Amino acid sequence: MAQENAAGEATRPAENGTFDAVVIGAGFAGLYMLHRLRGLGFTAQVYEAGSGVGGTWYWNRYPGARCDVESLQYSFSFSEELDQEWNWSEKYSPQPEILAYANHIADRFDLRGQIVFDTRVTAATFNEDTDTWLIETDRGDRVTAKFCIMAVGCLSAPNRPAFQGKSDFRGPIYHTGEWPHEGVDFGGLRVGVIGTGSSAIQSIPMIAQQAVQLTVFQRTATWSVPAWNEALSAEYLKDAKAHYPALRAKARARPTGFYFPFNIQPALQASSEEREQQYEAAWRRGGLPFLGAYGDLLFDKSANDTIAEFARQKIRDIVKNPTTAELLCPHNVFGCKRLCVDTNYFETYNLPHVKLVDVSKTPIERFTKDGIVVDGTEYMVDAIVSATGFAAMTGSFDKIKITGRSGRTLAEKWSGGPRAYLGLASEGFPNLFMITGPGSPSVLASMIQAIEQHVDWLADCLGHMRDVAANSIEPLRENEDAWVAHVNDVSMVSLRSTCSSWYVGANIPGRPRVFMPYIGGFPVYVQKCNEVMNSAYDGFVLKGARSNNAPPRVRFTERWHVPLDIEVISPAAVAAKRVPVV
Ligand code: N01
Repeated sequence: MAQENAAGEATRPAENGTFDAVVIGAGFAGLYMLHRLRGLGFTAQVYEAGSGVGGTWYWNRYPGARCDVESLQYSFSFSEELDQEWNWSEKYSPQPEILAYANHIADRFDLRGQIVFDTRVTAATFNEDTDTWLIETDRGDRVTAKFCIMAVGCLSAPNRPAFQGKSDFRGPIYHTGEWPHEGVDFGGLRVGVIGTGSSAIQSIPMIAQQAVQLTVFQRTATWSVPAWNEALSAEYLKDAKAHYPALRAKARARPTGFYFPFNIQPALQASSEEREQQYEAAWRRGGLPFLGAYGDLLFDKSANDTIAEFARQKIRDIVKNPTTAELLCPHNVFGCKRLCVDTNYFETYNLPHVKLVDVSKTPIERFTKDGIVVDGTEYMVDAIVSATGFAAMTGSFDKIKITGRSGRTLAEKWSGGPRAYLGLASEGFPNLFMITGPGSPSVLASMIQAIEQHVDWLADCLGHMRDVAANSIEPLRENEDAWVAHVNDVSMVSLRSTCSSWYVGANIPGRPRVFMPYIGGFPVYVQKCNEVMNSAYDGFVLKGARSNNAPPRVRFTERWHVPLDIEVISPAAVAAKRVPVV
């Protein structure tokens, strides 16, 4: 029967199909998962809340949005033909180009036919009698699948702080993570931007070009390094493509899953002059690789203090008004929160119509019909941009009522923080998988590499289950507990565990403080996944299998047998688990 949406428009009929797998989300993870499932002959359906593919890059259309991992590495590596045929135009791709790439993937691999758009999954419920999942959507679909695969993204659930008086404000309020597709013209307007994370530092210089007045409300000053973005010439691309497989291999062997020059020397072993030169050279390279200037910057606070002071001096050099410059200087650990990569962020504060308001000690009091009140002063604005981030890592799971064995929900199980074995699956939720879930490298590696490795591992796992006629797979509690403890232990070695970032859920009041991504390094993690697979899924229980001890036939995981690049990490650091990550 045809359904109606809220506007009373006729929509597609609800479905009651049965599939081998349902995938939730059509970002890069969902697209690649679908490609692998199809290749193995599984029936699959993808549900996507948006009207198109691309996930993060579909929703985050704010001005200036671009990736902070270089284009040549922020892309799929599974197809050499794809690598050769796609041409990136800039060192750091802008959002429209990454979205075009996602659309190219969907078309080139003929994926659209199995993606249902404009449909949000609302519930997934495990049936213990049939070992299947019932998946329900906001369009009335009720479909059944043996496997439910969460490709919901790590930074996809916008954080909208409950500012008082929000509904009083007369103008529009935009969130960077759900930007209007038609774009926004800020010409002639007074604009207020709340937040100074990655989304803000990218959009502020662009908004400043249009707005007649821009007021930035800063709660925590941000560390940011210039991108030095540039167009990629035809010669550069030709040369890079001639060596693409080697670049991919080097990238996989890095803790971050992407390649950049890295100096393993400890910062304090260098003289202050040497350090200055080294930081200057790294600043000239720019971007996230700035953190590769020395090997111990994220482990040793004294070493970190040296790079922090260098970066503060850069801010003071750029920003002409000394009071504004001091306000823009962070005093927390350098790179503790996700390092930002900008184009003209600090320079923007030299413009006469751009104002910085400190809300660190006196938070935003309320919105009024005409503006934002801080410490008794009303700042008049016509439009507000909320660059306030996301309920990271688990926010997208929270939006779906996921009910596993014995009627227990994932939200109940994760109320004290997420618990998942390898960030892939959670005890009590058989046949439910996560791509780049909490406890996997995910956001601390290049996302697309992390996605590919997970999908390949999952594809091999599902292929194996079919080979041995297993009904279900589920992690054992003790293995999951041990992994969660290991993720936590490793995080303690890094200075990253010390600040109130979204990595630990601390950007949103009331969330449990748990370091969510795996910080032990991408190759170390890959090795663990491979060991689990090669030992016939150690730590998982396979139910109903004809033979559950046989090592699986490796179809796709082979290419992830990567050694840790010891060139960038001293054996002593590995032994001490001091594996640096960006
Ligand atoms: O979000 P954020 P984001 N009152 O959480 C502030 C990826 N990404 O969307 O730090 C006032 O980093 C908050 O203040 P504080 C990337 O991984 C990548 O910018 O909590 N302010 C902070 O300044 C990134 O890390 C790219 O004190 C409030 C800001 O809002 C992640 O996404 C581009 C507030 C939120 O910063 C998230 O980035 C964009 C309040 N009540 C994003 N609540 C690239 O690839 C929050 N804030 C380049």
